Amino acid sequence: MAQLGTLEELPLEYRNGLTSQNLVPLWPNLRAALPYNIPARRTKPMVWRYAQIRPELLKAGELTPIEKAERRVLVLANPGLGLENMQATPSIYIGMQLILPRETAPNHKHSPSAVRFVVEGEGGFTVVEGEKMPMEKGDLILTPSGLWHEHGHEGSGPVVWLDALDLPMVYALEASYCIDGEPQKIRNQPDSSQNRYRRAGLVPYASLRAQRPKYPLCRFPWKDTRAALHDLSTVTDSGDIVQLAYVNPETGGECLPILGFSAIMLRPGETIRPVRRSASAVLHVVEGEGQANIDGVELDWGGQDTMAVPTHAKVEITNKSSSKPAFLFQVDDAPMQKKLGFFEEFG
Ligand code: GTQ
Repeated sequence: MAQLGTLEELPLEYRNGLTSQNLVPLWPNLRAALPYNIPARRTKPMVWRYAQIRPELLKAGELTPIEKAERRVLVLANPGLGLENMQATPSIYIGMQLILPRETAPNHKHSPSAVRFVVEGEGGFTVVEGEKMPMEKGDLILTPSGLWHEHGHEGSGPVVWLDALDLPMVYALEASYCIDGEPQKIRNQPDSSQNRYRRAGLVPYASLRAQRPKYPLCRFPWKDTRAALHDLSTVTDSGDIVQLAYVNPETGGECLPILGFSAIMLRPGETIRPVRRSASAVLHVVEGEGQANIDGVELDWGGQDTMAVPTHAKVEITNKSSSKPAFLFQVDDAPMQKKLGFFEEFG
């Protein structure tokens, strides 16, 4: 491979002339833009420990009333990407949101899509387009692009959930914006999509018509996901990964356009080695403890901790309990990469 010319090799006068005309020579920058074999990655493999986040979040509850926050969130920002950019990975925004009893996080809608994954507490709820959905620990709630959503808390004690948004992508495209709204009128059948989509393989007959709802199901209760993982584990060979994808029950496809969601069960003592791939990911621990090795970085993890996995990373995850399963919730940007045509697995 030829040695590319550097900026310094060019006469200063020529360089200044280019700059003044908003022109840039490619060749001094070519290798940075198109490195050989593996992308340049600034994302650090890392863990945010819930034991450290929780007290800071509760302190935010004392320092900042909800009216002054709209959403009381501490963002899990990857230092490799610059804290101010609020990226856990290049495409994934992760926040930890606290809501206290009787507080409301007011109604709004925005161009980025969001999901909530409940970390602790009881009595929280989210209203999406008039459907009131309870939030129990481990539940996944979707608030897709452009849909009205607001949160509240009818129980006691703090409620915390993890927010995952495709904000970094939408923001980078200069397409991120928000609209505030009046409180929604709650329809008379709270959580009704749970009754419509009770079981995989069975959908309301009317959904066979050509016009399908874009987001038919916005709550995925953890008790069902956990039970389904357990059942899957009984028919999964050792060496294969016990993993379920959250999908749109009408299409069988990913439930949001940019980010994908899945749940992993690690059997007692199990080590998994997922195939290396071009997508970046975030792993949140629902239950259990163990170790991870992400691109050679050793991390210990326990309940409610959250880890960042860079693109193209080599990953190994171990459940350190010899008697209990462990459960992880995964967010990744594979749906976007697939749509854009550059998703790869290096199996
Ligand atoms: O709860 O609607 O973490 O709009 C960031 C932006 C949460 C939300 C976030 C949001 C929300």
